[in-house]
Amino acid sequence: MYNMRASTAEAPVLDRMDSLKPNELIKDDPMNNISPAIVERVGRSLHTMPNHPLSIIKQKIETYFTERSKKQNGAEFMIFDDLSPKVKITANFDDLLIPPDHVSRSASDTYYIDDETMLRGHTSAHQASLLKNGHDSFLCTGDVYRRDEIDASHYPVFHQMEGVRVFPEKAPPEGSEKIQGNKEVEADLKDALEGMVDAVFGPVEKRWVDAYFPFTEPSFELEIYYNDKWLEVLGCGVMQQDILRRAGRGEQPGWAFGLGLERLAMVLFNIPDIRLFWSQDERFTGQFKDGEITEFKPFSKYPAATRDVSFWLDPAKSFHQNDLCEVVRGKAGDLVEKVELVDEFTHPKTNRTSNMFRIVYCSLDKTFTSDEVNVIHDGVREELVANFNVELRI
Ligand code: FA5
Ligand code: MG
Repeated sequence: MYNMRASTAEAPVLDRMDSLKPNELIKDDPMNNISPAIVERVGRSLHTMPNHPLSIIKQKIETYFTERSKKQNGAEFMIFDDLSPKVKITANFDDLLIPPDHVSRSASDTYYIDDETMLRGHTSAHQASLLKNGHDSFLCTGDVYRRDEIDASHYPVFHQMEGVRVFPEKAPPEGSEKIQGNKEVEADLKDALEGMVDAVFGPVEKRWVDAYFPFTEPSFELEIYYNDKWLEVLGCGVMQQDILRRAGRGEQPGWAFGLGLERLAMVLFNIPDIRLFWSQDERFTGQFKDGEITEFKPFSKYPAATRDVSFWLDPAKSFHQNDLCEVVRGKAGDLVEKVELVDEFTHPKTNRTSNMFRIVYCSLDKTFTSDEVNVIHDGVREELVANFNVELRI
């Protein structure tokens, strides 16, 4: 073997969406915490649906990066949007230098399939395997899964786009001092992303905020000013050299970013509720057209019903607000608009802890009677007792 780089990494197979069997996501494994409500979302691929706001934005960003490369005579960005959301736990965390005790690994934040696989929590899970397959510049979009709270801007499934650019020509000469955080790479990253925001939003106020990610250094978040608020739309930074070394790139520098498509779409189309992206109601889906950014026209909202539930926790069982959200979503599906902890206290004598949650039930496409809501809410209460051994108070 003459001139072969010692680090030539073997190229892992890129599993595609069509290799995934949704009915294998729930299984009898102590790690498994995936609910049927989540499985229903797998494979919907909203980001590739024609005339859907998420695919409209995705295409705009892809076009921007393609044109920027042409102008710079740079490498073309390869586009991936059908990689399977089932990934190795190591790809989602370890390959990105996320430490073993990081909070994002906990079972209250992540959907695990078994002790080796999970539903990706971010599109960064594909960085290492795409690099090892020889891609230097790519955009990779997909559905990502996080156990999370419930409100108008949080949903356990959302969509991210990952962008990576490696600069083979900027590798420092052999033997020179190696410094993490190449300034030229950082400048190109910021220029690319500011240009992307201008191309997608037109001129808006934006600002860079210092951030921390284990896989980039330095790291930043980009915020845009919209409706009197600063909104975080993406995280990014100069890639940790170790990630590139392990992928066979030696000292070549690179940048990476990850952005949330729903965040951008809510702002651009003025869509007030993240659940709407999943609507199959013609009054939603019929409003949008490929290539066009149009103001969302709200259709009548059905009345909301609020129900409280309060209970004593079992000190022998772990209970997290995200567990309740999961139970509610399992029983109510998209009928649930919000879950909020309204009271929590510990009894001074017995040392028991009580929680009271307020659940707002509201459908986007149908009226529900009070009786129907009660049946669902009773189901939630029963499941709380069955799964978490709580003692109901209200
Ligand atoms: C990440 O997921 C990093 N992987 C991003 C990254 C990639 C950084 C490459 C550096 C290099 P974060 O968890 O902040 O970071 O999410 C990135 C973006 O996803 C956010 O800026 C936001 O736009 C979107 N996002 C995050 N959580 C949610 C959520 N619950 N609902 C909707 N969008 C979300
Ligand atoms: Mg963030």
